[in-house]
Amino acid sequence: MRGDYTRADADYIVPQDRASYTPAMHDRWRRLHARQRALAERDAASAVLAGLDRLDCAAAIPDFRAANRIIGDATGWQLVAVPGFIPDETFFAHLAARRFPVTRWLREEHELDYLVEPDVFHDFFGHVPMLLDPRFADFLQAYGRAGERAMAMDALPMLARLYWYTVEFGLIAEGGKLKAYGAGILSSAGETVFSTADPQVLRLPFDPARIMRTDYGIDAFQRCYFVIESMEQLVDGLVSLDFGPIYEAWRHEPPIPAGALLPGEALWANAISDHGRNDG
Ligand code: HBI
Ligand code: FE
Repeated sequence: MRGDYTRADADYIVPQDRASYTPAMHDRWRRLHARQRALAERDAASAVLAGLDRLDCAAAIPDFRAANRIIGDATGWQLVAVPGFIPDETFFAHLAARRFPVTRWLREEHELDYLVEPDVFHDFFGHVPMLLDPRFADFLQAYGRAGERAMAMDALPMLARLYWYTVEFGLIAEGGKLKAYGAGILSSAGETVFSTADPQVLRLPFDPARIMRTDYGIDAFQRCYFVIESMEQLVDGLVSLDFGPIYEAWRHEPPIPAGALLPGEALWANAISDHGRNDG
């Protein structure tokens, strides 16, 4: 792992140490932000755009303490700085307490387009705007609370897939158009366009049980996306469904390959992206 874990406490929280960022790093953030904000204008969910406006984080790597005043007022969530990936149980415990772990380091200049691990740009630009949406805020806390049972039932890969296909790579239909709300999409220039506009890639209607059975890859654009019709649908999918029987039925089965369609399965039908014929 790239982060410095020596100063982490038992919850893996570290000081953001904002004074240690160099002018070159702030400038790199500014360029990353400008590029992704321009793409978001057309392809991001309305909640993402509203959140970015409220966070006002275009000029420099944000100060988590200043952001926490805005986020706290909106939904009661708080950011905590972490060195990078943290253990599953710690990650779930933070989410269940409405604390979002944000990696403190920024990617290098040669990594502007692609990174496997989360950095502060992915975590902040990608994830934090949605924390200002009250429905998403409740969904993410419910997700954190689901962690303990998934681990106890040896079904963590199934719950992790739900995070992957919503929080990281989720699409939402707004006014009949595909928009991105997943952080893995929003922090990637290529995938912002690909996920919303590619005419071939598999897009399926949101179905928590189907998602929990679907494999994913971490080193290329996704081969499958799941489309929600509203933020309420996300929350309902978590609170109205008992995951226990789903874990029980599928946890020892091989997952469905990411690009596969099951017999009789319908695609998300109303696939109109905001990429019209005239706007390239
Ligand atoms: N740690 N910092 C960080 N960020 C994550 O997204 C993350 C993590 N630890 C565990 C984890 N994700 C996953 O195991 C869960 O999404 C299931
Ligand atoms: Fe992420």
